[in-house]
Amino acid sequence: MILPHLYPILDAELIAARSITLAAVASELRAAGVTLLQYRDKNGSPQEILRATAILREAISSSDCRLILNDRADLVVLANFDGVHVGQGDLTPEDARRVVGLDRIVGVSTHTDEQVRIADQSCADYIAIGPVFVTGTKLNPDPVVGIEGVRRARALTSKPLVAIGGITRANARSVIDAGADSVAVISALFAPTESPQQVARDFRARLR
Ligand code: TZP
Ligand code: MG
Repeated sequence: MILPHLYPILDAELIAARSITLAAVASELRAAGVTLLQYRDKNGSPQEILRATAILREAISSSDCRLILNDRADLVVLANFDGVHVGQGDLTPEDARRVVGLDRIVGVSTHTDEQVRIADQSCADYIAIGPVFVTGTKLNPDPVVGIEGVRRARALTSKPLVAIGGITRANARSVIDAGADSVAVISALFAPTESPQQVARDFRARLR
């Protein structure tokens, strides 16, 4: 698979705390040309998650943006999503693949060189490495890997590589230059005086 430079992640709690709806953010990102989007809800019930995924499916419909669900391989088919992203404490990529099938995307998070090596040997379609920088978004994040961690991950795998954690418009270029194919961003999508659409356009322009 070919990863776009920008991989926004819509975090349920972050959006609930803002005066913007999930549908509006998704529509804005779509208008900004985003082609890969993840939904992440660490606390929602299955029914809540499926309500949100239906909203996203509707907001993204008839665009070429692929939708990835965090953690919940069990809900991907019901949600009519395009793939799942699993972490080290979730299903393995192989088990996630058994659930979502060969035609869907499976991504896996890694936080150390050893995890990258193992992910490289797995059936995952892409590997995420991070946190690259300090992040306030993830509860109990692993130690930061830095730009050097991205460089090492790049050397350890030829799979598509996503960098995540503390990535902003100011540092995104350096992360891509270190060998990441894509930057995944959560909090940086929201800026005080700009819309998510403006932010996503700016990210994309800087990474071209
Ligand atoms: N995995 C590693 S860091 C992180 C996740 C889910 C959080 C990234 O959020 P932000 O706001 O882009 O730093
Ligand atoms: Mg997870």
